[in-house]
Amino acid sequence: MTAIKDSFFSDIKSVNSLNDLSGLKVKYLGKKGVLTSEMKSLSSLPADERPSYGKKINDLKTLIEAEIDRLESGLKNSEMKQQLLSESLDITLPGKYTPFGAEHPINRTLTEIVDIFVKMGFSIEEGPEVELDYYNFEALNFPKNHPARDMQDTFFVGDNTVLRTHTSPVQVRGMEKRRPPVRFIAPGKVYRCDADMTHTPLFHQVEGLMVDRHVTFSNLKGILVTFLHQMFGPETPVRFRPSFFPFTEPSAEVDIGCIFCKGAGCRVCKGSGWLEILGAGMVNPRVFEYVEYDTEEFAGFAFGMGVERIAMLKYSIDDIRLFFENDIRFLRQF
Ligand code: 2NL
Repeated sequence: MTAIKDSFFSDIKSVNSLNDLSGLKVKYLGKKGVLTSEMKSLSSLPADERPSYGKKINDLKTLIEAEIDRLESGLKNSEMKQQLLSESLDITLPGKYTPFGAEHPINRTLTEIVDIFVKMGFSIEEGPEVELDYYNFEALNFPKNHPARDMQDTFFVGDNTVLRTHTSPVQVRGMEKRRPPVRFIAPGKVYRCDADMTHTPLFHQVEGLMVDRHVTFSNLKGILVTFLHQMFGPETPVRFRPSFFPFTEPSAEVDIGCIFCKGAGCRVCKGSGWLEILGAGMVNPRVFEYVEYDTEEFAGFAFGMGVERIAMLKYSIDDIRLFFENDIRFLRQF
């Protein structure tokens, strides 16, 4: 019995962790442990020696249990301290600065344009940026030899596919999908092989279209003047000049009074007092024939504008490339 006690007290000297301790627990108190087999050996003793030997085993068991409990709480304490120490945070360190992001001025201008037309009852139509020649040119009445079809302006993807050069093909697809009355806008990215102060190979357009019985040029004028007054202020002068597009007849170029010199003439309006802002017109009946709308029954107007041009005027930016350089010092100003 003393030998067991001595060996236990010698064993506990090398206990350094809760894991070691649990091994010790098994060795002395476990089902096949030292004390358990001692208890089993009681039956081989003479009957009169059993009670006193049994008591000795029990006393040693109580002692060992108490010693293990004491060691256990000590080890738990120091292991907890160790863990807290290793996980400690210095809450006095300065935080990491994450600057707020902001909407890009082009997207903001696009949303502003779209919102004005949505309030006037136009819905939003989207379509592919890689487009068939048929939708980008053919169905819009571009003659086979029209200069816009040239390599110069158009990115060709394949024999019959191009990167759309305007969002008009979205309007054609929109008309194919339904019957008049239709009233929607087509905002999105367009591509032209061109690059200078006022042109980038990728830019954004918003086009609009309305087709119904009795749609007139006056309706077009009303919609566009309302739009321009919301976009540039209710006092902004608006004028329509005759123009030409293959997909509209008659066609017009729409100007606003120069917002910089108020019409007096300046560098931006090149002394004219006017800024060109939109193209528009009555949908050419040839376009209606492609989408099988009855040209006797229906008429429509359409218009298109460049988002970058409007953003450049609104924010007084003279080089379009600034929008695409992602220089944070430029973008931060909006
Ligand atoms: C401009 C001029 C314009 C249209 C776009 C259009 C679309 C269909 C039929 C007829 Cl499906 N017209 N779109 C009409 C007139 C002008 O855009 O200067 N855009 C930047």
